Amino acid sequence: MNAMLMQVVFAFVLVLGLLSPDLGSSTADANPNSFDVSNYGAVGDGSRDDSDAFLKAWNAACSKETDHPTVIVPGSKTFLVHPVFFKGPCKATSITFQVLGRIIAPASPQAWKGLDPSQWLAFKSVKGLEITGSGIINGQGSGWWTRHAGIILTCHELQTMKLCSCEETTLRDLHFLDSPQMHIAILGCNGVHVKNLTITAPELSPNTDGIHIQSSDNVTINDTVIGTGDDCVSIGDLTSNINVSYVRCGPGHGISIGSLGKEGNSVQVENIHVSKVDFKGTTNGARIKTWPTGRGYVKGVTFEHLYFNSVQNPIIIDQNYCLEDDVRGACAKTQTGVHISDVQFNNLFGTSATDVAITLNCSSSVACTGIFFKSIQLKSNKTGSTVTSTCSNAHGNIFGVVKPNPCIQI
Ligand SMILES: *[C@@H]1O[C@H](CO)[C@@H](O)[C@H](O)[C@H]1NC(C)=O
Ligand SMILES: *[C@@H]1O[C@H](CO)[C@@H](O)[C@H](O)[C@H]1NC(C)=O
Ligand SMILES: *[C@@H]1O[C@H](CO)[C@@H](O)[C@H](O)[C@H]1NC(C)=O
Ligand SMILES: *[C@@H]1O[C@H](CO)[C@@H](O)[C@H](O)[C@H]1NC(C)=O
Ligand SMILES: *[C@@H]1O[C@H](CO)[C@@H](O)[C@H](O)[C@H]1NC(C)=O
Ligand SMILES: CC(=O)N[C@H]1CO[C@H](CO)[C@@H](O)[C@@H]1O
Repeated sequence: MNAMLMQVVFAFVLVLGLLSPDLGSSTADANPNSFDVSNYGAVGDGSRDDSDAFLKAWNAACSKETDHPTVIVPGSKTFLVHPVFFKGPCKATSITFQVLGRIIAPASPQAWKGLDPSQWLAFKSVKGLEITGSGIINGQGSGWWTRHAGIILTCHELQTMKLCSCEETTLRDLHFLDSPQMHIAILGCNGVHVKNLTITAPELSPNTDGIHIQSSDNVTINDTVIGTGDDCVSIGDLTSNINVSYVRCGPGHGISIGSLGKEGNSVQVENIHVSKVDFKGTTNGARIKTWPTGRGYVKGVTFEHLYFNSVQNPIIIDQNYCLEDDVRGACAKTQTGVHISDVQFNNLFGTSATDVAITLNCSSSVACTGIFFKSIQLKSNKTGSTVTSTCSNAHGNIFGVVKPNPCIQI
């Protein structure tokens, strides 16, 4: 080849190279730090399985050493993704997973046959992960909501997005829809910041908790709307320094610490702060529930600036929580109990849908101590009805106007 021809060929290759991203071909991304799943074979027609492409894009981004690789799920397309496991650690100090389009799960539970039935989109051991975008993550869960769906999950709960062993993770802006079971699980993480999410599923979809936190430290949930068939937020064992604020909750089962201690384990839950939550039509508002078989503690809990609109149990501490075959049962008497102490209820207003607005059902073996009430005004949501409180083995104090007057032992 002479020099002239070489130049022409070179220029042609250069032009092709510049044009190819716009032509949507499968050559490398224009930006070396962005990893668009379309460039790894994802079709996005809503019916072909794009899981492999997602994994390839993730693996490429995760092994990139540059400062900030980003996996991109492009807009205006629907990607069918089977259960996938995005594993870390990654080489870069931070990595972004940006969802602009829709990701949908297989509609049939059968797709999990032979796979880990606890997860759909799982991230593990990733540091500095940001999952963001204006997209939608649709679990297409209705096939799971009948009692004996396809495969029976006994000890696992399927989680749409599972974050495990993560460090400094941000999850924001996305819309989670119709999870088969739990929408988001934060497990064994340190430093997770949830912001501006919308999480929705029908009121009658079973076990579709919004966000579940377990074995984690330093978690914040802010500016988020959650309406599902189970807890808006549930806080499990081995958790500390959890802040939940500016959340709209309903329909659903409220914000729950627990249930805890079922296996007779020594519970450790500490420093939980729930504020600025609006509950609408939920079965519970601020709730702590523990099994009599448990040991250990729940301490340093604040529920403040909450507003209730027709909530069935606005305030409830239940240390006698037992379930048999999913039905609330009477508990066998035990010498054990999870010690619940230093719990503050401040500035709570609104309406109760039942006559008992405050329930403090504490253990006769391990009483609740340091339960404080300040500025509470709860009314019935039925005109002409009044509300009351019921208490057993609950010790603490009352400051300012508290209605109904909790029957607490001072
Ligand atoms: C919240 O998320 C929506 C939808 O993704 C987005 O349009 C909006 O800008 C976000 N708001 C903030 C304050 O980031
Ligand atoms: C949680 O955050 C606090 C304050 O920023 C920090 O001191 C602590 O080490 C963090 N927890 C863990 C497990 O790193
Ligand atoms: C939670 O809020 C408290 C009080 O506003 C603050 O001191 C603490 O650092 C926050 N914790 C986290 C994990 O953000
Ligand atoms: C406390 O819970 C037990 C067990 O479910 C129940 O039998 C009892 O009626 C409850 N007491 C109050 C005061 O709600
Ligand atoms: C009271 O709350 C219940 C349960 O949420 C609801 O069905 C009922 O319509 C409410 N009543 C009023 C008057 O809002
Ligand atoms: C701690 C925190 O991030 N708080 C923010 C939560 O969201 C509200 C409303 O969007 C902000 O005003 C808070 O500053």
